[in-house]
Amino acid sequence: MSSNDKRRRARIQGSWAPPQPRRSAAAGGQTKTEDASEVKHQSRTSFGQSIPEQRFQYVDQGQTKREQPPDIWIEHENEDYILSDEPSGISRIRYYPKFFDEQKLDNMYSTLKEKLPWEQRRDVKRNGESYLQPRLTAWFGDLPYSYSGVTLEAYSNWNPLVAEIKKKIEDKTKLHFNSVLGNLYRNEHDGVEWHADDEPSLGKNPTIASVTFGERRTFEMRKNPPPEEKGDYTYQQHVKIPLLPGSLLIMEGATQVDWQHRIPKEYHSKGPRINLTYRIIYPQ
Ligand SMILES: O=C(O)CCC(=O)C(=O)O
Repeated sequence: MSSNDKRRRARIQGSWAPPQPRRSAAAGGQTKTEDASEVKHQSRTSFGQSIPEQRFQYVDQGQTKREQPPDIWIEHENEDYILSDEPSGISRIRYYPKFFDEQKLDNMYSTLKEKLPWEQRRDVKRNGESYLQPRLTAWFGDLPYSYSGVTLEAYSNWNPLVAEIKKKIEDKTKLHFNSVLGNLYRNEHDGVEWHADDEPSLGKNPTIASVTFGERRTFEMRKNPPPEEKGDYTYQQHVKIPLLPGSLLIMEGATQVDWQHRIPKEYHSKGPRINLTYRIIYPQ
């Protein structure tokens, strides 16, 4: 085979490379990989956790074709999953799929749906235009909280079930939460856009504890690109967590600095889902 033919073949094999296998982060903090050749693309921290890195594929002499890293799926209990370790600190999540007693879930869901003061609020964008949020929200907080141009006034008349859930999360985390933002996604058309919970009132490196009732929806995370990427997320790592009813997800460390999250709208029919995100608000 001539050297030209060899180069041509390498180029074709590169561009026809098969889709990346789905990687899942198994219980116990290890990243399980279906293709052993990918292991070399992982780096390890002192915690023994895997941190995904951007991956490159050789195509032809001197040229590299940049690839989007395969999504990482977290589907099992994982007490200590390190998303990244950047100068801003370690970004960590903890996922407990069966945090609540399964027998109680239906009752908890119905109580939250009926008793919480759900409202469809408006996000106010920088240009001053306001848009109805594609979901309903409810709020309990000992202090006011502002996000996306919405201000939620202090409202300390905590619903008893919301307060009971708070206590259970506090026993687990040993933190004291003083507010909760509830989201009611009515169907597949509801969601929340990419964002970080990084309002100054949440302080540096906030811990956010999020519980789910009702329908399962996928919680997606994406790593913030470095400045030279100019806001382009194309080649950034994405992590997906199908949040089960009765689950608890905790985000902590630098997660709100180095990552964004969202609940995407879905193409398939979905029933309602209730999410409660417990936060600690500091006086401003
Ligand atoms: O519904 C969820 O799981 C996420 C909610 C969320 O991102 C938020 O309230 O900031």
